[in-house]
Amino acid sequence: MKRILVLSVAAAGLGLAAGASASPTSTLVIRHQVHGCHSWSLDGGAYKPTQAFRLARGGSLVIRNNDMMPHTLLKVSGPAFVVTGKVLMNHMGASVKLTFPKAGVYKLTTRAGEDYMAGMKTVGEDNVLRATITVS
Ligand SMILES: [Cu+2]
Repeated sequence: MKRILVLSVAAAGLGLAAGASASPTSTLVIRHQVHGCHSWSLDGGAYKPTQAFRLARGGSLVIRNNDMMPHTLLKVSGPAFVVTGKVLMNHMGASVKLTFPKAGVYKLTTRAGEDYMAGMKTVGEDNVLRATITVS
């Protein structure tokens, strides 16, 4: 009985994975941290200030700002993309969605604003968040 249960859970997991790849949306989450003030994580991966990854053409990227300060998304270079929502993410949980209809290399960064609350202590220079996204 136990074995059957495990197999059915594994099958359900595979189904989820297949569904996710059919609509390619990745998520970058910005968090607050003591060292460097903030960093971001792609789809639950390691938090680091610089991220480089691939997206399928036509795919989307959601950026969610859980930092304790606003971030404005800026394009450094790359073809045009579609922005759904506001590039100024100015409260915890604020997000913006980008959709990439064209192949190319997109470089993004953010400009951080002032802390929502006074007295936040961090160590070291504030990180600059950078992402290089190769769409093909
Ligand atoms: Cu920060």
